Amino acid sequence: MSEEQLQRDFQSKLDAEIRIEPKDWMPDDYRKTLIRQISQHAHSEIVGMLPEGNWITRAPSLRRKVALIAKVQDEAGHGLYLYSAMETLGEPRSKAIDDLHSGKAKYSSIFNYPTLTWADMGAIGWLVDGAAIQNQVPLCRTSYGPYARAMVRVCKEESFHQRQGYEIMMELAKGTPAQKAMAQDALNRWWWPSLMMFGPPDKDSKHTAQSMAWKIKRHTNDELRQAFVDKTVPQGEFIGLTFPDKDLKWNEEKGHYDFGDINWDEFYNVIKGNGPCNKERIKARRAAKENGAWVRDAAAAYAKKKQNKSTEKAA
Ligand code: FAQ
Repeated sequence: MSEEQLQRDFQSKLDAEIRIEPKDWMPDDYRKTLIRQISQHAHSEIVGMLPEGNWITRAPSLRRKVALIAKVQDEAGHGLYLYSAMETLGEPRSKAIDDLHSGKAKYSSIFNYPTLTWADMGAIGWLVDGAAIQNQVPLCRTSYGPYARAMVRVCKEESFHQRQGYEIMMELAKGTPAQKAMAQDALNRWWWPSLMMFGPPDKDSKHTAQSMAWKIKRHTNDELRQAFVDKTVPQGEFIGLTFPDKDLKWNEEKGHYDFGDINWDEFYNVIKGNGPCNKERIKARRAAKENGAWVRDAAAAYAKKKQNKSTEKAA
C-alpha cells in the first residue's frame, strides 16, 4: 500500500473516532509525540511518589497512613501501565528511564516542589490530583488505544486520591487555628505550581495544535487550566480558605473565574532543572535503580533457569 493510502486510512480512523492500535500504520511524528507525552507522563507518576512518600512515616493516624501508602502505590501502578503503553510504540522502557536519569526527559514541574508539612498531603491530593484528573479524563478519549485504556483505570484511582486530599484539607480547615493556618499555607504554596501543571499558555505551546489535530489532546492547556480554576475555587471557599491571587474573581459575563498572571519564568526555570527539588528527585530515582539492581538480576537469572529447564524438557 502506498504511503498516501496509509496516511488516508490513518486519517479516516481518526475522523471516525476509531482508535489507533500498536500494529496499525501511523506517521512517525505521531509515534514520536506519543512516546514523548506518555513517557513524560509515566516519569511524572514515578517521580510523583517522592514528595508524598516523604510523609508516610509521619502520617498523623493509622487511617491516614493506610490511605497515603495506598495512594503512593497507585502512582507506581500508573507509571507501570504508562511505561507499558509506551513500549507498544517500540520505545524500550530502559531507554526512557535512562533519559529521565540523564535529565534528557521531562516530568511534571509540580514534583520539584518540597512537601514541608502534613497539610501538603492534603494540598497535593486536592490540587495536584485534581489538576491531573482535569487533564486526564479527556485522555480516556485519546486516539491511541493503549494510552486511552490505561487512562480509564488511572482516572478512577485519581478520583479517590483527590477526595482523600480534599478531606485532609477540610479537616485541617475546621481544626485549631494552627491547623487552619497550615492548610492555608499549603494552599498558598501549591496553588500557582498546580496551575502550571497544564503547561505553557496556548500561544506558546509548541505541540498543542498538532496533538489536537491527531486527537491525542482533546483540549488546549488554557481550556483545561480554566476548567480546573472554575471547579476548584468554590471547593476552597467552601472550606473557608482563600486563594493567593488578588485578581481571582468570578466573571459573570464569561461564566468563568478571571485569575492573575502565572509566573512563566518560574515554570521554565523548573522544567530546565532548576526548581527547588529537581536534583534531589533525580538523585533518588538513580539510587532506586542502583539499589534495585539485585532484584532485576535475580529475576533475569530465574527466568533464564526456567527457560533452560523447559528447553531441556522439550529436547
Ligand atoms: N511540566 O507544547 P506543550 C500526575 C513541556 S501526572 C514539565 O504544551 P504538550 C499524577 C512539554 O513536555 C502529571 N514539562 O506540550 C500524580 C514540552 O516540552 P518538550 C503529568 C512540561 O505535551 C498526582 C514543552 O513544555 N501529567 O500529576 C509541563 O502538548 C499526584 C511545551 O509544552 C501528564 O503528563 C509541565 N507541567 O502539553 C502523581 C499528562 N507542561 O517535550 C503523583 C499528559 C509542558 O517539547 C502524585 N500530558 N511541559 O521538550 C499532557 O497532557 C501534556 O503533555 C501536557 C503538556 C499538558 C503536560
